[in-house]
Amino acid sequence: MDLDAITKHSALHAKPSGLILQYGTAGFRTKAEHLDHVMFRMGLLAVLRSKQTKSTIGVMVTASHNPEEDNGVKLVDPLGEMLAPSWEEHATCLANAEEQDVQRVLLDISEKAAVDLQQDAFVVIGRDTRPSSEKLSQSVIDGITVSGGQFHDYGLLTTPQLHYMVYCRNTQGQYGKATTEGYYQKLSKAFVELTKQAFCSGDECLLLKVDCANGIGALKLREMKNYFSQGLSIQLFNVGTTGKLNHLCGADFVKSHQKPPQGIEMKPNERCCSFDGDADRIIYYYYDADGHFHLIDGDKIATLISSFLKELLLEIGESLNIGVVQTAYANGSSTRYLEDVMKVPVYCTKTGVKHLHHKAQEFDIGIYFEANGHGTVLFSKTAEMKIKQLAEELEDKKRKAAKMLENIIDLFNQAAGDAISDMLVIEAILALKGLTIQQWDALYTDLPNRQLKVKVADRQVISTTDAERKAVTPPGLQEAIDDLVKKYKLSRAFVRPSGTEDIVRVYAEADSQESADSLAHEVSLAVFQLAGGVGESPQPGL
Ligand code: NG1
Ligand code: ZN
Repeated sequence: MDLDAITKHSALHAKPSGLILQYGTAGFRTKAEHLDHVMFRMGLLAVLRSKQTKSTIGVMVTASHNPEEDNGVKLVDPLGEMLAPSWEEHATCLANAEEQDVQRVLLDISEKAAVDLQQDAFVVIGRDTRPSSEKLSQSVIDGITVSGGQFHDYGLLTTPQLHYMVYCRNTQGQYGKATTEGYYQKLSKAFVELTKQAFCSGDECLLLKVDCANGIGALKLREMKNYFSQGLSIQLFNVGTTGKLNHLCGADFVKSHQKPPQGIEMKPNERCCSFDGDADRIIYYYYDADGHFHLIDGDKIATLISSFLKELLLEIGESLNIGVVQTAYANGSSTRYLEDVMKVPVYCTKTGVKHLHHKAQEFDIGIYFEANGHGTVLFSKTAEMKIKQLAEELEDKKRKAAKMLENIIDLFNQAAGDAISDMLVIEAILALKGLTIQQWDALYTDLPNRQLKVKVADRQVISTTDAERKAVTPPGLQEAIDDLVKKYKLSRAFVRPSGTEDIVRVYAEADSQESADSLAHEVSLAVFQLAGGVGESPQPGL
């Protein structure tokens, strides 16, 4: 590594003085104009990580569901997972180092992590459709090349596609071909085989309307459409030609406002879904005949998938262990349904897919979804081998069930939650079971809930425990929440500092929407008063 060259180039990507950023739940995220130095330095860091792991590392430039003006960057580890925690710390150190300290911090990291600087390094890069993303990814490339790394720039990709590329490259192509064609081929082949048996009673059986959040999902779904000669008919909306990314549309908007996105034509009982800006989240919804809007979130997606997987396992007579992983944001009704009716064990982790992903790896079949629609199903190597073997050995109906499981393994992105692959699995299950979206929705009724944001001077004054369901500090906050919760029926509330925005999130659920709204508001007031609220105090109905 030519440290002098690095210092010289680093000056061309100077850090705005005083700016401190944290590698959070999903990497660095802030206004795009503050990120140039972070991108360059993440290029440097990716090279070190690649040398240390002797593997290909991924760098994704995106701010997911956040506004178009924002951007962000995250590193993807060798098996497609999120960056290891100790390296998140290195990332934060390097991103915040003053110009004259960059060399020293690089050497420090190399020493602490025992990086062999003589090793080769290879990094793959992807980016979303934000206007700032192309230039920022060039800064990543600058960081890679000046530190002597090799790279492949995939250009525009969904976040899960980049995870897939990293996984393919580090498993010598066993998982699939590390190209977008390879990704489309793998998924469409599994989908077509899985749905071969599906009985369609009408033409509209597999008609799906997709709100692409004016993001990358539109481009990639359009490319992918060519791989389905028949079987699935998708109609794309908010494809980015006129509207702004994530503005009044996309999975996050639909989930948090509990209303349909703008720019989509919805007829009663039509199946619709929304992706987020980088296509790793998916949310379904519809209008019923009375004009009521119904949201089908990540919890209901996890429920549909686990019940189908349970049925197939029963059919093949194999007792592989299944576990569902959720966060505190999971609707109380979903947890109750999974545990009491479906009899599947449910686990709660901290927010952020890396926590869910990690927990899900403990099972033969680990189903994880955040309520916001980010998730996938992981199959252990043992489960995969057993299923493959049974698909050869078993006969008739049992063999069919094992084959279906094989296709489902191929459909789910094993490296990350993926809106495209989740959508294909869901569409396949609905077709195979002959379920309408209303029947799916009717599995259980969500408890009314509300999410709010509160601005405080320093959100880190709030610390939590019990998978973020209880506040430890500031003093008195948890007691205040407990007292408020007691005032309502079937109620629950918690607060936590966001890992991606400079705010505190408040969640409340109760027996009616009025109660959930009012509880969320009262908890927001408690946060404002006890955790150093800034600006105007929270108003009811916002
Ligand atoms: P924060 O900002 O930490 O709440 C949000 C989502 C996470 C996850 C990350 C990464 C909620 C409540 N939080 O995190 O689930 O998706 O963004 O994008 O939805
Ligand atoms: Zn996303």
